[in-house]
Amino acid sequence: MTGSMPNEAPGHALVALPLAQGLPVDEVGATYAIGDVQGCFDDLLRLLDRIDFDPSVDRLWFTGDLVNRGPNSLGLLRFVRGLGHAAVCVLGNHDLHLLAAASGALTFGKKDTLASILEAHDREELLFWLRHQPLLYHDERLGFTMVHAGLPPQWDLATAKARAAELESLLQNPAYEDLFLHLGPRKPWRWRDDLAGWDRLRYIANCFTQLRWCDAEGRLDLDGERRKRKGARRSRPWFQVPGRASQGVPILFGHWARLDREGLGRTGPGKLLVHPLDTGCANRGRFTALRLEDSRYYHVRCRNEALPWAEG
Ligand SMILES: [Mn+2]
Repeated sequence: MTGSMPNEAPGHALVALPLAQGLPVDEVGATYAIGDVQGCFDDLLRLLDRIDFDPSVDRLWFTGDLVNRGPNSLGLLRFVRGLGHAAVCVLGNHDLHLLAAASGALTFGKKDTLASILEAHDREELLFWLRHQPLLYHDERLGFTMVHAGLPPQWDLATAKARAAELESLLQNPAYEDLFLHLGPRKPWRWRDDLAGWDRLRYIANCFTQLRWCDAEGRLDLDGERRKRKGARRSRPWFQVPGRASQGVPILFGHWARLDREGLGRTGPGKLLVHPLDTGCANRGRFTALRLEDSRYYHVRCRNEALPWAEG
């Protein structure tokens, strides 16, 4: 069944709807932000059919994690790359995982469904394209910013752009593979302006591609455990931290397919202007597109054969 429910937030009644942009969508095409696809290429094609996507005039924004868990990451990568300027994608943790595996820094686990990419005749072109995608994308005309995971509370938009550019410049450098020896869910947990070297880049990568929870002082809580431990600092979803410097910036993000169940709690975010788009495509959930010009949501029910443990 294809369930289409326009003008409905993806199950997060507490999240403010985006600003009504009121921009035209017919003559100049439209821009659709799409949540984590994770190799579910067939579901993406059905969603594109649902929105009547026209690559000659419309644009697609992807929240990252194009690959892994789903059944056809290779076909999906070829398709999105082939869209050229009609597609924008930010990098997610699974995308970095693929690049790390390709560099030899790690081996695949049993949940990974990425081997076909590394065996493909066009693997070098695909991986080159992937590592030239940004960690943050901002569009002045539409007024939206997109990241895969989140932003720590001490970064405003200008700071976040600068931090993303630091990591992007390394990923696009011929010596980029060294990076993958230094990434992972490890210290430093807290941002300082004088962080340097791999520690600085690891913190930046963890924010853009892994962050869900952090505390009021900006300590990353990548496993979301501190909120459960007695006496520990209370972590919150990154977008609910009081005083967050990026407040007021409309932010699109993915990475948190279980946000409905565990992210929002009882603290209503009010007009936070954050728009979670990972509605669990790789977890037999729904697949969501948000048309940015007029804030209209589109959904299809996922049918993919993704593995049952897929998440985030
Ligand atoms: Mn993710």
